[in-house]
Amino acid sequence: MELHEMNSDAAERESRFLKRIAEGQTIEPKDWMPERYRKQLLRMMSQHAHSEVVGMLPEGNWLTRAPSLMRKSVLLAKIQDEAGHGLYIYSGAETLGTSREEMIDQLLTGKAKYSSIFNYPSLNWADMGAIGWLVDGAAIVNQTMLAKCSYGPYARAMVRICKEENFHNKQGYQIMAHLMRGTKEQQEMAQDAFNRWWWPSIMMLGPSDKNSPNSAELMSWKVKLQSNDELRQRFIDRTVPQAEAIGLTVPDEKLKWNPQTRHYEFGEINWDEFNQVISGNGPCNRLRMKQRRDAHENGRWVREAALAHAAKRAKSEAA
Ligand code: BYC
Repeated sequence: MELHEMNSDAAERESRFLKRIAEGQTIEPKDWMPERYRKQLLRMMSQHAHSEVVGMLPEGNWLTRAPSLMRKSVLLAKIQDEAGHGLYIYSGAETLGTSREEMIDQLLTGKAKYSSIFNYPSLNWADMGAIGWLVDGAAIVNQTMLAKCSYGPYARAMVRICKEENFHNKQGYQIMAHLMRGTKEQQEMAQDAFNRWWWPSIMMLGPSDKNSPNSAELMSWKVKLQSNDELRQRFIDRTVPQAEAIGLTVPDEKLKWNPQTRHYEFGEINWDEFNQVISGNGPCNRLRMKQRRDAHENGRWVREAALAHAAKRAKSEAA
């Protein structure tokens, strides 16, 4: 084939791909896609899967100290859901041509990122409320958008995940509301957790649009349908009234409702802190990576046993 024919083939494939996206169709694993689209999705989806798995750690910290059997079983169910989310998203990401083992290796060797939010400590029981309400709340805002993204396997995984995150969000808010109806000490504990998790949850939605190098490309492919700042505003607008309804004070002196724009205005975000956290220097980055590596090592015998069992079964079925 002549070079000009190859070039025109490539251009035609690319324009078919872009047309499908423009028409709102999904791109499926066996469809042609530009290499850069594949790479960007793999980066996002693997980071997302890692976040679900690392995200089990701050809550796992309180499983043995939950205040009642009911609270403990709800928290346990939530943490198990997060493991499930990790598995769906790893499976979705594998359709882009990288194995789960490779992705996990990238996490454990520090090459892949996971969400900044999980590098903060969970210091008291109210943190379980704050995480469910705020962290899952921010995640829902982001993931409701991703449920309409152009890559089919990611979009479909998000539909189910969002349903489960809604339950997580409500159980977190319910813990906070319950504490706010309790003693003065319980109210202070809830306010303290809120103060510590508010700003990191706002940062979790990513850098401001002017410092978001990946956004333009992801938006042109409808992987992202809204920008980081648009989602952040949406999260703040829906969360502030929830805080006020149960008597919590938002830790932001500049927070103000603007009746013209019908949005809350808010104070300066500490982007230095965010940049420190995403470059490995947050309060718990080293601890989280150690916990993850230890968990991976401690689970090695389970993986080996499962593989040996599968091999034995395959052999007996073949006989
Ligand atoms: N943390 O150009 P930008 C959950 C990085 S878990 C760390 O805006 P993009 C839950 C970004 O990766 C749900 N890094 O990037 C689980 C990029 O660096 P690289 C987690 C961040 O991709 C358990 C650089 O900054 N959700 O709900 O356009 C218990 C520039 O950023 C962060 C997801 O993972 C961050 N927060 O947008 C409870 C959602 N933000 O990779 C709850 C999926 C940015 O070029 N991901 N960076 O080296 C996304 O939607 C997007 O990737 C982001 C960033 C909005 C996060």
